[in-house]
Amino acid sequence: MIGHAFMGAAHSHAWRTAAHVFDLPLRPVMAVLCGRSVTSATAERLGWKTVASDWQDVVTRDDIDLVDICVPGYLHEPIAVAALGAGKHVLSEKPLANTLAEASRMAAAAGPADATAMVGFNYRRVPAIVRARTLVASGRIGDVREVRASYLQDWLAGPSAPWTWRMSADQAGSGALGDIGSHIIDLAQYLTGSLVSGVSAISETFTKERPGGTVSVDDAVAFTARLSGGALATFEASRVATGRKNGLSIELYGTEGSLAFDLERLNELRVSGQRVLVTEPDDPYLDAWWPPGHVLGWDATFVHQVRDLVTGIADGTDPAPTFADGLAVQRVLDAVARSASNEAVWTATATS
Ligand code: SOE
Repeated sequence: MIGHAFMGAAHSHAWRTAAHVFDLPLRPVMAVLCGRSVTSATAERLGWKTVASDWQDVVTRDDIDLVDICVPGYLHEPIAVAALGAGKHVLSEKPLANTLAEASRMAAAAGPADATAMVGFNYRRVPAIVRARTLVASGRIGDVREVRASYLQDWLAGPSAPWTWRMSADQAGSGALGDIGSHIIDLAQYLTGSLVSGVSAISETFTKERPGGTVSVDDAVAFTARLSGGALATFEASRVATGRKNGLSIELYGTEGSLAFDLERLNELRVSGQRVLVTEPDDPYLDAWWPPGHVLGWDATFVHQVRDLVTGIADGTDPAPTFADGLAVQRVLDAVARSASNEAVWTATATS
């Protein structure tokens, strides 16, 4: 695994746990934790056997079969392309890349490779989300007419929150848009089985200077969209939504019914207004966990991600979301950024 911050810790937990919960066809061995300043103590705490400081050395090593990329976005492409070129399986954190060109090159490298490549849109692994996808695909809510999606956090609401790489366009590509907007774009496309075909966006950087650096990405973005299946959609992503910690919500309205999901109640799905607890043994992933009603948490999504990735490697298949799915999200991120920067299409209201 390259990287060892927040996502590195979440992925490490999943690599440690998956084989204890699921009957995996292959047993992951957590061989090397790689980072410029990683210590043996960190590696030991997270469950890794050894440490390395140079990703170029790690991705070609004979004793490495899979590379898990948990570093800032600008490093996704070089690491993934090198690892796939060396025949390694790859799991890359989201969004797939910082730019459409980088994401295209990653998808092109993954396409012909024998290795498996997956992008870490972990919310596809919430049992209630998988159940929602099954309900939409079976026609339970009819034709989807409207999608409402929002992802709201507040860790940048105050101007004193320190600058990090996530506030740098060079390192992160974009702000709330790529970091958390990418999740709801992926979910909307996954749940409806259609693609975003066009957008109209606005975005803002409310705090331009922070302790430690200049902010070159958006704090918040909102956009309307059309989906290829005919639905209208609205999306909001914010890291300055005061009081909201990790509020991801997505609602689908169809001709026959509706579905609503809220990450803060991740074991539940609202089906045409009725609350359904998604913790039965026949619900996705649940047979391996606890008895009905013994709810799961955010960390389980990463455990499920490892389970599906390892199963895909054993089967020789690319489990979704593939790099092609990551590229499909990147096309939307690119369109939103272009739309938000294009004041020409902005319609001002009359002043009198
Ligand atoms: C930070 O905004 C973050 O950790 C995202 O990067 C994750 O993808 C999201 O799941 C939680 O918030």
